[in-house]
Amino acid sequence: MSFTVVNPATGVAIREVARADVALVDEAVARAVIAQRAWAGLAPLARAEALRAFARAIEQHGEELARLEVANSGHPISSARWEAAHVAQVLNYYSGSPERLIGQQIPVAGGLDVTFHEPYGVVGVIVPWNFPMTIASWAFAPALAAGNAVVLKPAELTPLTALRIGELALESGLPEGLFTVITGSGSVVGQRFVSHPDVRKVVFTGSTEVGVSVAADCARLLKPVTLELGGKSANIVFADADLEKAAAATPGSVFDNAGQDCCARSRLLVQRSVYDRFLELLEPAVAAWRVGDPEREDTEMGPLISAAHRDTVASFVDDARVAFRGAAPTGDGFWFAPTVVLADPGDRVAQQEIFGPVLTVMPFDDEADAIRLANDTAFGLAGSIWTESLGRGIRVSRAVRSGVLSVNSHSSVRYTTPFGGMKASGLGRELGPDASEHFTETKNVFYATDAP
Ligand code: TXE
Repeated sequence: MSFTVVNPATGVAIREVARADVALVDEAVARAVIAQRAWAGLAPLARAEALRAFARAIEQHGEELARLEVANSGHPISSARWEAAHVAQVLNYYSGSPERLIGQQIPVAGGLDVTFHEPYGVVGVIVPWNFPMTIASWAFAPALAAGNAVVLKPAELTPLTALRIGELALESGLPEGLFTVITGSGSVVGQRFVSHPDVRKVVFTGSTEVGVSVAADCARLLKPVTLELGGKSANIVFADADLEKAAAATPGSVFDNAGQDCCARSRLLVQRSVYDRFLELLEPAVAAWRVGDPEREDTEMGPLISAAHRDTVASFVDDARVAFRGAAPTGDGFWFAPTVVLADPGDRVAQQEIFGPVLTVMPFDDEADAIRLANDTAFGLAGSIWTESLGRGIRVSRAVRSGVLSVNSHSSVRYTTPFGGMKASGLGRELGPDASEHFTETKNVFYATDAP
């Protein structure tokens, strides 16, 4: 059994990929259990060096991985190169962890008390199609660094870079069975990660709906789970902001990766006194956003991932008030032009994650109104605040219920800083200095020192 991988920029089939069954997952987990014991028993420096060798292999094959992502996901080549480099950087960053997973020594009477960060064992990682390489690395790098084995399931639509990364892991010298990429459907392979007793932790990135059901199934087995789910993040522009700079940055905040980004600032909230002026500035910036052949160096946005997803995105725009649109190629491929719509807070376009290049604009009156509107969503992943007032930047960033905020920029992801959502956007955090610890359980040991 297999499934067909399609190039979203052309609609042409590019590869058949195996569809694993439960027996195949079970074999991989059995191998992972054995590999993990040996891996956790290695000297910390040996694990660190193995991860650095893995990072070097990714670096050496960066262009190949980037080209694969262009073909499989339609990401512009400049973005795909960044993504491949990011995977190597994440591995290098967490290669420091094996030697730094430092426990505590706690003062107690009658002995010595110390804590250890013990790896879970085998970690199951379920990856979506929007950022296939990077999202995978946010889990597999710290999980391996903490002494775990990893089984990883890429999304059905975008398995190619993950498969190659799995091969590079072996070629770079990681032990057989320690890191296995298994292609297949979510309901079979992903679900088996959840139900398999030897998979001791699950990391899931995807839709809120599936994430909730994965968490519920994990709960029955008392299996810890990290969830990175959807978003409907606000980009709040106050009247005192540098409006030219904010308008120029807005297309990238929502149309990057064709809006298929959980951090996309898909709701633009603009203070009423500068609302018309801001839209005047935004329109040429949207018109100038370059949508086209992802293989071109200057392309800023490629196609959507599939025909079905394009239909879903289009269904949001059909009954919306379109303010203006950018341009997109016609013909083969799953193209969708960047679109700016005007909305009221309760509208479907203002509440649901569209996951496409659609920006919903709403006015607000004052700071309190901006905070109320920003929080008027089930989600809480990211957001931006544009203001020249330091006090307002601090007040609003503390009041918005989101996990990742930026003031006067749209930054969300740096591997050195924590990433993750509040409310329906997720549970737990990835990246940052503590991520490896999230793949361990704390063990406390008391050594009695009483003389015999
Ligand atoms: O996600 P799914 P889909 C949102 C976005 C998008 C929508 C649907 O709005 O339009 O979700 O995308 C695996 N047990 N996001 O259908 O189904 C599946 O194989 C275990 C936002 O692709 O959640 C894939 O590997 N695993 C998000 C992964 O889960 C299961 C990124 C995600 O698939 C499973 C992606 C099951 N029962 C979509 N069912 C973001 N926030 O970045 C599926 N999977």
